[in-house]
Amino acid sequence: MNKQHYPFTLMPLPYGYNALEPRIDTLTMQLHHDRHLKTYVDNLNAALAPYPATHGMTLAQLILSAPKLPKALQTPVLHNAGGVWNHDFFFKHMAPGGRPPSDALRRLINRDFGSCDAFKAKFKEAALGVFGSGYAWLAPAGGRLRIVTTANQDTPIALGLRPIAGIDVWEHAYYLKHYNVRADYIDDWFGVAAF
Ligand code: MN3
Repeated sequence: MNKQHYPFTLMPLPYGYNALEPRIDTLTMQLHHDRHLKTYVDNLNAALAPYPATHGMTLAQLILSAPKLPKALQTPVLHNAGGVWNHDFFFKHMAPGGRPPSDALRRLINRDFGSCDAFKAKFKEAALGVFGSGYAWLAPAGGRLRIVTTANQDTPIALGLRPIAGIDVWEHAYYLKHYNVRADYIDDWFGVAAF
C-alpha cells in the first residue's frame, strides 16, 4: 500500500486534526500523529541510515524480510517499521462520520458473524482483550473474515493478513479523553471507522 522507502516521511493525515471530533479529540490526534507516529518515522530512518542496502525497501519489504536483515537491525525494524505501517493504516481507516462497510462486505460480516451488531460486539471484546498495547484487526483469512489481535507494533502483514479495518488500543490513542476506559474509546472509534 505504501511505496515509500528510506528516508521515510511522516504521512499527512487525510483529514484535519479536529475532523474526528467529538469521537476522537483534537489534542489526541495531534499528539498521536505529530509525536507518536513521527517518532516511529524518525527512529526507523535513524536505524536504517547505516545500512544502504535497505534504502530501496518499502515498509512492507522491511517488515517481511526482517529475519534476513543484519541482527542489530531486526528489532528496530520490527518496532519502528511496524509502528509506521500500523499507524498509517489506522489513520487512513478513519474518516469524519465513519465509512460503513460496502454491501459486499456487509454480506460477509453477516455470513461470518451473524450480524453487524454481533461483529461489533466480538470486535470490541477482542480489542478490550489486548493485554497492554496493540491492535485489533478485521481481515479475511482461510476463506472467512476473522478478528485478529497483535501485540505492541507487530503487524498483520507479518501474519500474511491484509486487514480491512484496525484499531490502535495503545493508551496514547485514548488516555487524554477516556483515561483508562478503553471500552468507551472503542465505541467512539466505531463512529469514525472507515471500512
Ligand atoms: Mn498509536
